[in-house]
Order: sequence, then structure tokens, then C-alpha cells
Amino acid sequence: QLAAVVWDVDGTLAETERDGHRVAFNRAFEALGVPWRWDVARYGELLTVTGGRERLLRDMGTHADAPALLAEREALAQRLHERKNQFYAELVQDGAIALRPGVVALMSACADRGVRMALATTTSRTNVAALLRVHLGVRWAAWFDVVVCGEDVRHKKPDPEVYLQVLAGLRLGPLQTLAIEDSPVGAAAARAAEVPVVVTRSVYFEQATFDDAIAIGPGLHRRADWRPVLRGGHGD
Ligand code: XBP
Ligand code: MG
Repeated sequence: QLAAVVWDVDGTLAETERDGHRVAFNRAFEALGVPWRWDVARYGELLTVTGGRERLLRDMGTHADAPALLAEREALAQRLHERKNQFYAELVQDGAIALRPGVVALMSACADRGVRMALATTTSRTNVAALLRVHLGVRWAAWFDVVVCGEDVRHKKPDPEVYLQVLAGLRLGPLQTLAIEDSPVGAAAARAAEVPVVVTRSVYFEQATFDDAIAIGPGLHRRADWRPVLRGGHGD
């Protein structure tokens, strides 16, 4: 008996990365007079680094004009990240990011059947709130029994910590739950916590291989196109 569905946020609930976070990062660079910009391809490379500040710090290692001292880099990453989150909230409020097809239908089906829900995300709480307030209303948090965000863990995905915290909060064992993810890093985090995971492909991971998933599909609305992932298989 499935007791709870555990949702990833970015890429799973909504296509937030390419037209949301990425655009907001570029606006933050511009606002703070920093000459760097992330095009769609470069941002895709950087998505292997989870967490906005961590992503900024990784990218700074490639720029000769980045601050030399680590403390200065961290301070700049902090300022850029705060600005980015403000721009992201504006984009979301302006309606730039929709929930993915099938998401609300599955949430409603869970609620109808008494299947509990949780969020397991690497993103900051402020970004989750901005997105879900627009789409689920001011009482968005009432949909979820447990919400674990980037700032709640010491180690972000692919570390299992976020999933372990969700399981502890739900007081459930991993096999009573099912995770929905879109990225290899997210699927690895779920798998490391022994939570079965299905993958709904998002724009940045259309070609990615998912050995950690039990099933994979092109979106929650296209149920006929879902396939099991065979052990040792190659993602489709
Ligand atoms: C995706 C991430 C996040 C976002 C940006 O998280 O890696 O870092 O890109 O969010 P998930 P922050 O798919 O687990 O929701 O800037 O708030 O870190
Ligand atoms: Mg994701």
C-alpha cells in the first residue's frame, strides 16, 4: 500500500530551470554589474551542481575575473543568490512558470485516495513558496505533510539526507513511499535513501540515463508512454 508520494520541485513540479532560475541568475549578474552570463547549454552543465550558491561558486572557478579569496567569492555568491531569488519570485509571480501537465491531477488523486504528500527539494524555501503560492494558493503548504528544502540539510542531493528527513517526518519506511524526480542527481538521492523513484523527464534531462529509477516517462499526463526501467538497463 502506497502511503506517500514525495515530490521533487525544480523540473518535476514545474520547468523552473531554463526560463526561471537561469534567467533570474543572469538578471542578478546584470544587476550587480558582474559580466558573466549563463546560456542554456552552460546552465545545463552547471545543473550537476545542486544549490544556487554552490552552482555560482563552481562557475566562479572558471572565471579569471572572479574574486581571488574564497571568503570574497562566498560573499559575492551570497549577494548574487539573494538577488537571483528576488528575480525568480518576480518571474514566477508574473506567470512565467506553469506547473507541468498532470501535476495537479496527480496531487488531487493522492488527496482523494488518502495518499500523503511531501516535498524533497534542493532549492531554497523562498523559491518553493514563491512557486507554489502562485499555483496552489496561499495555503499551498497544507497539501504537504513534510517539506524539506535546501537549507534544511547539510548535504544536498545526490546525498540522501533530504529523503531521510522526509521519511523521518512522515514516520514511514522508504518502501511505503514513491519519489517523483526529473534529474539523475535527484533520482540518485532517492535511491540512496531506498525510496523507489520514478522519473518524469524535463527539458534539461531529456537524454539522460536513469539507472536509479523504476520507471520513466515523458510527463505525468502521458501515462501510456511510461516504461519500466530494467535493472542494469539504459534509461528507457
Ligand atoms: C534544483 C536545484 C536548485 C535550483 C536553484 O533542486 O538544484 O539549486 O536550481 O535553487 P530540486 P536555489 O530539483 O531538488 O528542487 O537557487 O534555491 O538553490
Ligand atoms: Mg529536479
